[in-house]
Amino acid sequence: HPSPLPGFTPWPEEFAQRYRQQGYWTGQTLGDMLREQARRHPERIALVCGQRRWDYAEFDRRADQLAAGFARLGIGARDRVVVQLPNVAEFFTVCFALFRLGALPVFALPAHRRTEIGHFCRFAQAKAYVIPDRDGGFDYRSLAREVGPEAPTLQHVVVLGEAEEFVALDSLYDAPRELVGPSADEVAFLQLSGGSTGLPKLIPRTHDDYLYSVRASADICGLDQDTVYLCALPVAHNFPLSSPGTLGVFHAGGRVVLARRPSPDDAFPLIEAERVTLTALVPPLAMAWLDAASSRQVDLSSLRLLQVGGAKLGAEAARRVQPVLGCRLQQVFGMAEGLVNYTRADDPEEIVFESQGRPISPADEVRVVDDDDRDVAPGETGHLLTRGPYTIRGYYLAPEHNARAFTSDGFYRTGDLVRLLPSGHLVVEGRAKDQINRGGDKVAAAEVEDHLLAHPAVHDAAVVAMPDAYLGERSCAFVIARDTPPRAMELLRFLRERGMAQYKIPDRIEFIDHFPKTGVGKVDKRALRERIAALLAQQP
Ligand code: J2J
Repeated sequence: HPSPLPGFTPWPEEFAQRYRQQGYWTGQTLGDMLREQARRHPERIALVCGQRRWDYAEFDRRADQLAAGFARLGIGARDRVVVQLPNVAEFFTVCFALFRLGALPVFALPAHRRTEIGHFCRFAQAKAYVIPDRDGGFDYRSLAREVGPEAPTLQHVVVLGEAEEFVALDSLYDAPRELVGPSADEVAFLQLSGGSTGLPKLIPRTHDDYLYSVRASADICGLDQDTVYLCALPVAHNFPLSSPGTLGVFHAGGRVVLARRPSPDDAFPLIEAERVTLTALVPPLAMAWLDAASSRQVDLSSLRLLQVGGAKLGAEAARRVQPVLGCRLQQVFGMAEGLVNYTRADDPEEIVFESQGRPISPADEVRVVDDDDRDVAPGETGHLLTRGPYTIRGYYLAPEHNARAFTSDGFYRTGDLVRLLPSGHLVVEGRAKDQINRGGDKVAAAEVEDHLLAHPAVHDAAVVAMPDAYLGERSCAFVIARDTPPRAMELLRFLRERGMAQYKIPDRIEFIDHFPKTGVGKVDKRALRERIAALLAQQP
């Protein structure tokens, strides 16, 4: 393909050249990376999923077989495929099959429902949608039946398990075919943005840029062939996928153990049985693990490093990790758009407890600015802007949003408020974007507000974060009713019936007569946050 994917913003040529010259972009594709590992050590175990153990040769062969099967369905270069799978081995064979075809997985989360999946299918003009039959008590085939008629480009629903009227994934293991793969500067997949606007944005990541972040992350975290990584967070999330995550482990020739659920009950037995050395958690899970580990008999002695990220980890919890779990802590502050920060093995303890790490790469450019994009004084808090060899230059097919989300010279506006330490480490102090970080699950306020506004009895709605001891933040919807306020239960049922992920449903609804306004007449969300925080402090 001589021209880039429509809707993808490539790096300017001078940057691309520099990133290649300096060895960040190597020209290897994700598909080639797995092939290389399979040639080097075909017999090593790559994946453990329940009773199944796949070595690198089997993993590689299954990816080739599925690539042939998808090709038979007519899926080829640049086609988009929404992939919504739980933590199962097939997530990886499906993804690598698509990578090798040059087709683009669109990573959905298991929690997504009709409105999100419908949006991804329509917006990305997906040709296929890959699901499990059932998981977590939910039937994904019924979701596919709802979404299908609303997604005109969708030709195939592929099901892991009982396919009913759809295509069984198991029927797609064809004899491998000779394929012309994509080139490494092409978009490999579309990752999800946490979002702060009405509809979730899609993030185009190339083989070159993503593999660089994966390789460098594996290096920083000291991965090697003896690494046994427990994937407890949802597989498709950027953190367990790439920081260094499962892809980092495959790159290093190590072993990935999949946990279906991240609870101590599911994860601890796997850590003991598989001698897990590394895992990644969001702060609420880390706290649940700390509590569980201190109250039960369990051998976690194989664990060497616990990564925590996705939301801010309190310094108190940070200090408990080593004494309770017997392993080192690493804080990770990353984003699906690119930039990832890690505390390092040789950082002083205080830096590991109190900061969210420093960037992966010497080529990461970081600026901390005021509301007018002027650099703040060193050490002051401001907006984090960044650009670099693995940070996108634009969301997929979103020119208007991109004009706001990026500076004219290509820096991504992260929406995070940070402070830079003299050592180069960042401390996350807050957030300017209109988002609720619900223990790592990102909720775009505007998205929930739009759903609330669709209710006939709702005149206006404003969703804000409220403090929560367990999740860090939960969501509170302030609602102005038209005349007689509907019952809160009725609004929540309305939202659920619209088919949105459960974690986006407001944790609390407060009826209000009018919104406090800022000087320029916008809804004063800070005042609303303070109001609900004060209320909670009174009646905990
Ligand atoms: C405070 N806020 C944090 C942290 C992310 C690695 C790790 C995490 C993500 C991720 C990721 C935070 N302290 N330690 O993609 O590769 C908030 C920030 C950030 C947003 C990005 C990775 N770690 N955050 O969480 O795309 O607000 O990626 O901008 O889901 O999470 O969210 P997401």
